[in-house]
Amino acid sequence: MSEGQSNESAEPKRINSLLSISHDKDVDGLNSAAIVWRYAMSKGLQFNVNLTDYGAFEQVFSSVASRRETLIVITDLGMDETTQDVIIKSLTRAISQGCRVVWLDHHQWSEKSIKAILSLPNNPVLKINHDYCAAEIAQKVLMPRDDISAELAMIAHDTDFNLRDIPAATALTDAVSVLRFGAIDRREEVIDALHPVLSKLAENGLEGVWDSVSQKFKDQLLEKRVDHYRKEKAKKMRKALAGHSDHVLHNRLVRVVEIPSGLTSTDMGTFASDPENLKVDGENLEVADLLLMLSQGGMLGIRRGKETVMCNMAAKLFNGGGHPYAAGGEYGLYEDFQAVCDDIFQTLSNDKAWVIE
Ligand SMILES: [Mn+2]
Repeated sequence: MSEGQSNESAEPKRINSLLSISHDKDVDGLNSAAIVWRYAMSKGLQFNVNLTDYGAFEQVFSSVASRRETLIVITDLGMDETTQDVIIKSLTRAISQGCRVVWLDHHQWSEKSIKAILSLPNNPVLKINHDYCAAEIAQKVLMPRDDISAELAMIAHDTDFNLRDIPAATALTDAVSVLRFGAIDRREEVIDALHPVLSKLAENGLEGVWDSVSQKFKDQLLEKRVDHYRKEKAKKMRKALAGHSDHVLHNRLVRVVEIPSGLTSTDMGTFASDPENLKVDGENLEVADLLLMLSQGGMLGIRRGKETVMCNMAAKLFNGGGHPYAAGGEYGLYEDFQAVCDDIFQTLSNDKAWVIE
């Protein structure tokens, strides 16, 4: 973790409100915001929250510039050199109006970006730690003695590290997707769609939204939507899997599939690694050693079914990177899926660095 001191101090004004900015895409971002909300409640600070995603920073951070005497807590979002100017400009303005900045994250930051935050006036706090998810960092830094925050952090960890040990955590992941995609489809604000769930999580933790006896959401409409979403998702993934292209390279089974719209490579990767799901057209497919998942935008999600390959080394061949067990790269826009597969197989056959001997 890194922390910085400023060289300049604004005149001491009382902080009376807290603005939380977090990632709208997943449970980690949502639970981080819920923990920050609990912190605001514990300190009697008036609370506002905005959830956002990469690409929409300009809009979110321009609203920050109008804040006064506010503690601005940013979670589960990384700053890089493309977003830095917009962010620093808004935060500098806010700080000149008596605000303070606390930034808690677990993504990869450049030295330059870290420096830019730590050079802000009024004692900015920046904690970056790759060993935890953002909600865990928020809990440790802001609410170390709060049981509900600890539970929220544990749930986020289960989803962010893709452990899937906690059914409620998986259900919450699907609920975030349902609400988020629903809002995007209807051109509504994602924050408005997520706000009811977020406020209940902040108020009562998981118990606010989840019935642990029936293992269902308390909100029956949400439960119905999640159930429907899961069924549709499974249907789509089965269909995508049926269109797979397999090839044995360097003695490893390599499989390429397309990711259906509205699904993530994590969804698809988890689905395709379960032998139960691999009964395709009356045939039992083997779990692939290396699975490459092509999204409509030409991005490649890469997972492995066995510890015989390294996803990150395969990703390197497609301008990407990641971990041995999960990685991502980029193929580029395409029209002919089969031609892409042949091209991917060719690239992987020319290089053996991804194979564990
Ligand atoms: Mn995260």
